[in-house]
Amino acid sequence: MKRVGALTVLSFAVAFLVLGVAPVRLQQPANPADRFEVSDVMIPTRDGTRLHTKIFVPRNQSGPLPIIVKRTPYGVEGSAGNFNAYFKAMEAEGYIFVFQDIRGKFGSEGQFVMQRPARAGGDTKSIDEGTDTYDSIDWLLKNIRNNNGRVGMLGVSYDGWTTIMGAIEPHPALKAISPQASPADMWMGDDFHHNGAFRLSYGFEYAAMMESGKDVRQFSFDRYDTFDWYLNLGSLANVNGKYLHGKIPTWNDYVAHPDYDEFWKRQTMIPHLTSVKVPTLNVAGWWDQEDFYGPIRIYDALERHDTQGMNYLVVGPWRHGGWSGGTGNALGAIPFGSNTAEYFREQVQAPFFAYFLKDKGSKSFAQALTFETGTNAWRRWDQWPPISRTEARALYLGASEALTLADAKASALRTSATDTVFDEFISDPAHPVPYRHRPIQPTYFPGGSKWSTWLVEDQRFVDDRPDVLSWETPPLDADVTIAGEVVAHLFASTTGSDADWIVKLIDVYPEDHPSNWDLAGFQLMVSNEVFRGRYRTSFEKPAPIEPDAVLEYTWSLHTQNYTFRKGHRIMVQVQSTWFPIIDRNPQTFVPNIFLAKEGDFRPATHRVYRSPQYPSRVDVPVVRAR
Ligand code: PG9
Repeated sequence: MKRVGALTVLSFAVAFLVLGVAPVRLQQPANPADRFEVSDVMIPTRDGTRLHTKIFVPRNQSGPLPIIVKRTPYGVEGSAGNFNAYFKAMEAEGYIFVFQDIRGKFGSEGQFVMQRPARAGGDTKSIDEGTDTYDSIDWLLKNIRNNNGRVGMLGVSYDGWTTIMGAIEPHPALKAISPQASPADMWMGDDFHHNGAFRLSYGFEYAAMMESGKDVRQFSFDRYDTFDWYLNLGSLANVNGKYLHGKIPTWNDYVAHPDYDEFWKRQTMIPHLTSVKVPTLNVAGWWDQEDFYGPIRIYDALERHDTQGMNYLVVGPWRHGGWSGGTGNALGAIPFGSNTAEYFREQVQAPFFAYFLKDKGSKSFAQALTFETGTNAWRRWDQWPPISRTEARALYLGASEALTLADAKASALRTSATDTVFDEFISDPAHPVPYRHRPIQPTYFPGGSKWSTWLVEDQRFVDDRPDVLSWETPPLDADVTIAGEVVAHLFASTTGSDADWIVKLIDVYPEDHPSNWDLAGFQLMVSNEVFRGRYRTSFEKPAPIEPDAVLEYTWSLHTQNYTFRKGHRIMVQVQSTWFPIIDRNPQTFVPNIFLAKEGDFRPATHRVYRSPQYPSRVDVPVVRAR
């Protein structure tokens, strides 16, 4: 092995000698900041508010260069760190880099508003992140010498969101953007709620972190395992009563707007995406623990208007932002067989910006490029989801924990008359199912937190709980590849008047797995999502569930591209609590769960039906033989 490594290094050096190409990067100063002239400026915007901005101009600049802009609420002082990995390949191409504190955060003036909504169409007076972007680009073009008049924007999550917001009414010089893991709708599927179920630990900790000062500050818990802290908290009414005292605006907004009302509808940018004005590279990670809904939703919305073929999608096997650093050769215990994050940065992100900002390379980008975990290969698709390449199949929940993959159009999988037609469990809000292995460290705990990899944790830690139901197929006799949207159809009842339903699609590795014993019998979540029962008929107007009535719940478990390998089993798990990432449903209907009383939280018996009349199932788009 060593010998091969030494040879590789040697032949690399020989190649430089033969080709006479100087290995420029090796001669550069090791400290990124030393490779640039760095300046700090305050950029004035149209209402007089000034935004703190750091500009990095390459010292070796020989001709006009495009400008890359990243706008963030997290502070720009450590921006040079971007050159270690995230912007490394782009630095090698040659750009001027600009990092800006958004309004109200760190060195910038003005008032921070969590995800300030875009101004309404026709409103030319108000400001928003779009106008701040526009004004900043205008200033940069006039004040940075030797720029080539073209600007690109990118960033992950909040910085991805500022990117797409900057493209709603874009500055004409904005020529390429990559919104990466940008949230699109905080109530429907991103950081703060999923289908109306409140993401308690994230929503609480993030709001406190962002709104306790101009900088970011961690909420200080009095214990390491926050599971107990959140359970002891009791009703969410205690958050303001005991801890936040009405001082965190975003928490107050959660309480004032529990349902999908105008507040949340104004916040989503989706209705503003009525044309593709700038070439857009949308980026998402299959195991993004914060914003997976958003990037796919933004891609879909733009795709509807993409008359000129300027809207692209890349999805890799990543956690939130996993493509921006590291090699991406594994996530938690799951290996991917190649350096997926490096591949993205060098072979996708850098060429995308080089093409649109520097006229370099060719426009050979895939419409949708997805990493197919299992076979561990990148796949190029000419549409996403690739409905013409898949057939509709369904995984039917059956008796004795059996799961059967069948034609989705079969009205139901036949069960014999003697079969019981449901499985039941008691869901007790006083004993919720942990969403990840305890101890559950604070989300962004400086001492280290398993938050970022919880979606790839082995689900065996809950599968023997009486309040987690499991169904599984026999070992597969051939690979099964899915590509597209996975949808849960649950026929269920509860003795309560409200309930949460969580469905997880799982790949069960074989017990005999000598190539990697860490994965023997491993239960890997492939898709998952929660649905809050009170929103079954309307997201705007929640309604009680009729006790004991069998009702159908249908919701998306999002898109996936995954191969369940021959010899593996497919599993579906159903549970009703996922604590504390999802707050506890009292299981007694109350108008506003944020104001529930302790006595409203009651155990209930939940039933999941599986019969011809009530065929609970998970729809999966199976790729036709290639
Ligand atoms: N997921 C984070 C976030 C983005 C936007 C709003 C709220 C939270 C982030 O990583 O930036």
